[in-house]
Amino acid sequence: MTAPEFILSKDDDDAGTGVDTVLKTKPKTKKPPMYKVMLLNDDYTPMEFVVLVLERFFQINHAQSVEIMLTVHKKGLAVVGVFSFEIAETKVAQVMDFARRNQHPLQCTMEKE
Ligand code: TYC
Repeated sequence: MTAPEFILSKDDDDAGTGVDTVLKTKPKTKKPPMYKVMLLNDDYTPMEFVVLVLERFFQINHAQSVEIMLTVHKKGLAVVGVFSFEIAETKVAQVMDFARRNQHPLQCTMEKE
């Protein structure tokens, strides 16, 4: 969390005691939420297809793509990137469309961080 800002208020309500009030204020800006994009394991999608997806849609190099694919294969899922809502939504749609067009059951989902 962002450190709170403090305002030392030389207010008028100290009734002559000289005691000022420290007010906590909310930060004025919020960071936009980020979204994890995940690949899910299944029993049918070829390993090479998953590697291609990681290279093509996530710009991940071949060695790392193989590593991530194997993580999904062994653990059931893995986060493949963290993006703004719009970018995450586009990645999920691109992967799902590419899998469907190639008749693979590969699933790609997103989740708020
Ligand atoms: N489990 C698949 C196989 O054995 C490979 C695979 C890996 C599928 C990752 C999906 O997201 C996935 N062919």
